[in-house]
Amino acid sequence: MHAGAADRIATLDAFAPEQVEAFDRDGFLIVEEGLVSPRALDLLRERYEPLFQGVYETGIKPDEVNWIPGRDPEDRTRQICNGWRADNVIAAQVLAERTGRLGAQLGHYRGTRILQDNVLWKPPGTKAIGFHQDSSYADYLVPAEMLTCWISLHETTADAGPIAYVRGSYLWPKSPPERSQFHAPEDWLAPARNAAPEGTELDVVPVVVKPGGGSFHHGLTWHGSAPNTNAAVARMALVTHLLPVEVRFHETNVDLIYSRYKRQGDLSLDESFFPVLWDETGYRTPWLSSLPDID
Ligand SMILES: O=C(O)CCC(=O)C(=O)O
Repeated sequence: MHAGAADRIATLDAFAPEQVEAFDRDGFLIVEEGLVSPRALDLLRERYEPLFQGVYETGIKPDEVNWIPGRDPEDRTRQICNGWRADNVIAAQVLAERTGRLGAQLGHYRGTRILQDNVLWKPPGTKAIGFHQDSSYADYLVPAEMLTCWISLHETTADAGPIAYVRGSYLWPKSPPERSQFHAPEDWLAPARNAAPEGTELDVVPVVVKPGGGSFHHGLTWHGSAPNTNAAVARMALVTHLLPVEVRFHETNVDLIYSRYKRQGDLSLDESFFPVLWDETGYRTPWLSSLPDID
């Protein structure tokens, strides 16, 4: 481990009480740097090109590949969901104990497990991701909630289309899932504007951080990202959607993709597919210790 990285990561063992208060007030928390070591940043950036070319280290395809070179327009934000099944370096980061522990602190959870990762690549000229609430897509789970960690592998600027949040919007009701306006909508803020209580002025906050910085957000916080109009930054982000450790499958509601991991006659989440990242008892899914140490 690099000494400098170790120092910085140590500062993130836990959030300070005022950071937890800021999360409780705003529905998100921005962390300027230190969620990922410099060495890990280099290793992670190198994985994007092969992953999006369909070269899978483990031989297993991610659950969702939403952009394929040659098939999809160049101006779309490139997205893979559950890249961790395909790549062990991505797995080492999105399944990190630190992410689970910090997320549990903000969510006031006893422990956390992963629902899903997102590998996001947004070169110059790519379009927006429509504003949405993550928990809207979780009605196949009980409770239908999550908390998300978004990490930037680059220095972000507001014009490079980083994730952006509507401050305080986690207090608004949960809206139905929006699937048609998710990738490349012209008016990416429209869903949040439509959901806002009458007379609300949207306070939109872009996440401007150093490489390895990022943010955590509540599952009901409205968020998305503007187009990347910065000619110099092909920004990459890595997302872990975390669940409270005790979440179970819903008896009847199903998800087109993720309900395939539900065992017959058993509503519990299998740790082969939804491993526990951190638990206050000290438990962590044992197979995670076989992942490479990228710090
Ligand atoms: O990085 C982005 O453009 C959006 C990410 C996002 O929607 C999420 O992390 O839930």
